Amino acid sequence: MECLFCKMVNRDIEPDVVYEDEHVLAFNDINPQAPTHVLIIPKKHIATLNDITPEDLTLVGRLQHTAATLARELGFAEDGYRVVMNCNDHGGQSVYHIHMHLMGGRRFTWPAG
Ligand code: D5M
Repeated sequence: MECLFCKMVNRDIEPDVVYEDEHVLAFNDINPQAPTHVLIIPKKHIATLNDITPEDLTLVGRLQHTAATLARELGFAEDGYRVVMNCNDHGGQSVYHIHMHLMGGRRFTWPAG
């Protein structure tokens, strides 16, 4: 069974797209935890952060660069924002295709729960 986020990449399920290029897709989270909550994913299927290889380093950099670019475009780069990648059960990962949560539009607390 293909993964949920691969289905979005392939448009078997239509994501609410915020940004897309050859390598990266960004779409609004279905269960937002902030006024803006975007998920940024590689189009390549990588299950968890543990599965990133040296060949993926440029791709992971693209996710981070996309987050910063979107934060500027969405207007909360100066105020600040939160970027999160959850890994496996204890990290709270529920979809096993790596994704960066980009959340902005409110103040976040630390430590995370
Ligand atoms: O985050 C997985 C995230 O994926 C979670 O914030 C909900 C989001 N999600 C789940 N299904 C959808 C659909 N269909 N559209 C948009 N967003 C979705 P994790 O870090 O794995 O817990």
